[in-house]
Amino acid sequence: MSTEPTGERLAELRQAFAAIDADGDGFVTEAEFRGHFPDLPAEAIGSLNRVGDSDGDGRFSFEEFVRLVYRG
Ligand SMILES: [Ca+2]
Ligand SMILES: [Ca+2]
Repeated sequence: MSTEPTGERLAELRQAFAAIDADGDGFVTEAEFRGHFPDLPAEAIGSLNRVGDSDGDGRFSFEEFVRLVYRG
């Protein structure tokens, strides 16, 4: 698949994800997202959630995060 990130890029994304995941449980919640990007408007975060949370559990897994960043 042409949209698959390279290994190097994936490592960067994993670092970014870990930085946002404040409690380190492997999922990024809306609150953690807002804590990491305090300047981002709530509606922008809400729309990220709608687009990126593909299984609808209200939080981002790393897989969903990668898919969000790399959505075609
Ligand atoms: Ca978390
Ligand atoms: Ca999810």
